[in-house]
Amino acid sequence: MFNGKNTFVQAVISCGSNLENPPEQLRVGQEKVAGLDRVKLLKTSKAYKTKPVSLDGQPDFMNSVLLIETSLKPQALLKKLLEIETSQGRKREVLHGPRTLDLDLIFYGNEIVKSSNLEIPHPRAHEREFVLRPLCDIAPGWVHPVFKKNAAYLLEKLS
Ligand code: PH2
Ligand code: MG
Ligand code: MG
Repeated sequence: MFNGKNTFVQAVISCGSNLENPPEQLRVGQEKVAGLDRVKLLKTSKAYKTKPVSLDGQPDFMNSVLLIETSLKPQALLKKLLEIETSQGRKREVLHGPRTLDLDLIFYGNEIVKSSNLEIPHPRAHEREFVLRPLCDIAPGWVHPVFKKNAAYLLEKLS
């Protein structure tokens, strides 16, 4: 459950929605993350309207990023995020398809995690403007633990 040391680790969560009032989905999602035990919400980015990536023919998205501090371990935090998605009516039908709320754990301190249900850093975070731009609002100096480059550098390299 919690990381046993009662130490807090900073983590980055990407929020995305393109169904059922996306701005409201992001607002409620953020509120629910902030309300979790052992989680402190530190910063919230602006919400950006973005074109769908990886799968066309679906509504535009709203995307934002949260910076939190948590004493939950990555798997425990992931479980809480999936519960929030489900509570917002998330259905898993089409890969990369439309969704009410997606809460992706992008970074967890500088830890690298590779398991069947969770990969940290998120394997596509460094190539997604809809993650990097909002991240640069709140933590431009966040260093990607694999590429050893910060968010501002990774965003600039995209364009
Ligand atoms: N999420 C995806 C696939 N494509 N495109 C945008 N613009 N925003 C997203 O959050 C998003 C996406 C899979 O999680
Ligand atoms: Mg996602
Ligand atoms: Mg997801």
